[in-house]
Amino acid sequence: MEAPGDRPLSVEVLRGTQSKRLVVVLPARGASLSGADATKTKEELQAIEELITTFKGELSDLEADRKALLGQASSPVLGSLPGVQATIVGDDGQNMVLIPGGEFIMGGKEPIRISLDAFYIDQYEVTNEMWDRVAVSKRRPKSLCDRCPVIAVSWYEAKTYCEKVGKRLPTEAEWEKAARGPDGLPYVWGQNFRPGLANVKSAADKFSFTGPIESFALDKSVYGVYNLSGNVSEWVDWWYQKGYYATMPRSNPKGPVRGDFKIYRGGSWKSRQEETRTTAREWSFPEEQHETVGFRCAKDAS
Ligand SMILES: [Ca+2]
Repeated sequence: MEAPGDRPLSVEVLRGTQSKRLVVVLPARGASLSGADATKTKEELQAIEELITTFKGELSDLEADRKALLGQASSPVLGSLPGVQATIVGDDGQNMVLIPGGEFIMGGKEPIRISLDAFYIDQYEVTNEMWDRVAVSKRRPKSLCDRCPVIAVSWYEAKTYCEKVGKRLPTEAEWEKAARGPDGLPYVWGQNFRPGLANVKSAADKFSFTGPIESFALDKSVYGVYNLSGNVSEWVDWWYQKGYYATMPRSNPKGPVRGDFKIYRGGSWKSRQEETRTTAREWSFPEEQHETVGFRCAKDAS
């Protein structure tokens, strides 16, 4: 029974169509509880505390996703530097997105702040259709769809393609900034992996090989760059060198001057969840061609 001066405390949690309601009646201020009453109130308060802890975790995930979505909604604003267009059309007909200059967080285990000048990056991976038009070399394998990303091209062929259309390969730092945004997101869309948003090794995305570039509306970074999580991994202009991150320049790094392996970034249709993180890195000899690796190009903004 509620006595005069008692203070009811009610917590109601709604999730989907389910709701959970807990009511605790606190004693009037200054009043003391004893025996069974005290135990009951303590247990009820503990139950509320547990509920709050559970949902705090979920709220923090939701908050991160909300931030990412806000970023996506405002990407044209991010791109509106005075006198610089947010998007341009490249010489191969592909839209390029402006990534504004400034700092971002690079690296997984020991993240560092790196500053980059503004640059443009292709909105999508280079497709078979674009590859055929620019005619660097024959498409391999030929059977894949026109709007699917080109695969099995060496790092040298990718570099030649970009140069033929007046662009260049992105540096690893540029690629990572385009994927993570200014807040260092671990996945392009937020804090956690979500099946079905990108073309990776999962039944949820409905593709068992490469897919047309426009098929993954949610594999989109805060800047509006698509397929950085999946579809194909992408060559970048950066040699692999162990420990290089710890000593690299903090402003516009270009990567080690020499090495044996070139880096490629982002997951592919064959990647497991961990490999689709915005910080995951792979490398191979630059002359090698992989059925999981394609590329996109970049361009200076000034
Ligand atoms: Ca990709």
